[in-house]
Amino acid sequence: MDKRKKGSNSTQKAKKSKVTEESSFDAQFAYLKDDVDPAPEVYTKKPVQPTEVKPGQLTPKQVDEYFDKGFLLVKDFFKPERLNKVRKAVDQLVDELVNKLYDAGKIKDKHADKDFFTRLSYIEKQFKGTSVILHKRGVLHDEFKALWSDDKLLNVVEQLIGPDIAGHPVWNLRTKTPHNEQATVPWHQDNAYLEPRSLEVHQLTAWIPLVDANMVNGCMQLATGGHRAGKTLKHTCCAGGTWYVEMQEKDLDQLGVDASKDIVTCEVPYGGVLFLNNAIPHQSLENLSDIIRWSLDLRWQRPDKPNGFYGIKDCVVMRKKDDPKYVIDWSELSGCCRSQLQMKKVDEDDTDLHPEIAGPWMKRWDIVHHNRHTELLNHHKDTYTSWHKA
Ligand SMILES: O=C(O)CCC(=O)C(=O)O
Ligand SMILES: [Fe+2]
Repeated sequence: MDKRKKGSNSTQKAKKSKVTEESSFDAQFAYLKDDVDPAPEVYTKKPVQPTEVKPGQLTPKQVDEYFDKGFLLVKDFFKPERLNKVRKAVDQLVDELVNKLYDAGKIKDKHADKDFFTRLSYIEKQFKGTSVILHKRGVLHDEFKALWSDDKLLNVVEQLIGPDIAGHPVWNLRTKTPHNEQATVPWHQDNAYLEPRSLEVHQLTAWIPLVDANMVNGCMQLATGGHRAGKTLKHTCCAGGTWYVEMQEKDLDQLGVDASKDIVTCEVPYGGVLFLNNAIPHQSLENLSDIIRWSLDLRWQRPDKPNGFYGIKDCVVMRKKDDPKYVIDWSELSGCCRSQLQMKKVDEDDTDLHPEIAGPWMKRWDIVHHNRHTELLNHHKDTYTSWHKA
């Protein structure tokens, strides 16, 4: 065998193994293209209501409204002092990241004199993508844990999903700096970020702004009643220069929604909570103000159903009907990036300061538009992928 032939043989082999790797990578996600049957009752049937009266509980009318519309706004749920602690935690996380960027030589000015409402924007101006990095880091501060498992909040969760409660691993600190495409989330159903079978379990989100969220700084819009069909519409990937999947507003009629009258713009004052389910279409508006529209989205579901998060992370049990003294074991959440996806994670620091996000939801839908986030999915599939939550 002459050298050239040998060379071409090994090139062929390399090509073949590349093809095999690619098809096995794709094969892992083939199941994401499967349809599941509509599950309207998951979203419209309220659980047996608790008999005990507890702080924070919704009125029966509010519970009915949630199941009828697919969302519910409760103003003045938290006292400002309660959320001020969460703001402080955010300040700490910003400070940590600023120091990291400074030490890495990415920024020259730490803007330590700026406040909760503006500091991240100043940093973003020096190092584009800082707000995405903060979102992506997903540091679960103790104050976030305390809010997520807040008794008053869980008393509402109990009314909406039942007495056995688990925190869903997809939670987010939204770092919505002004005029930032990366934080403007287009129309979607949360189910679209998960495995198709997530349609079969009611996942409840509490969307908690850390400022007065309004039309100017980018509050949410929701399509009233869009959950009643119990379907996840076709989404595409990815919107503009972001990692978000999107559905078309014009397709809302497939869910029985009349876009001309059923879309609600939901301003939420500081202290308020917007509850929504995982089948309700929603989007967030652009932030046209000069402050950061901070918010947290926290989720729960019943623990005995799969969470639809690709085997990446489990839920964290927060309440057990039969064990009123149950204490949360937060280490349940730390099991990250498990074998199913055969991920090899590289040195944290290497990817930590990169403002790109990729995740398995990109494999669920047709990628009709490529950008630096979808590139991450393709380039690193045989080394690592910085899988992330939506
Ligand atoms: O906060 C936002 O801008 C979007 C939030 C969202 O889509 C969610 O909480 O599910
Ligand atoms: Fe969402």
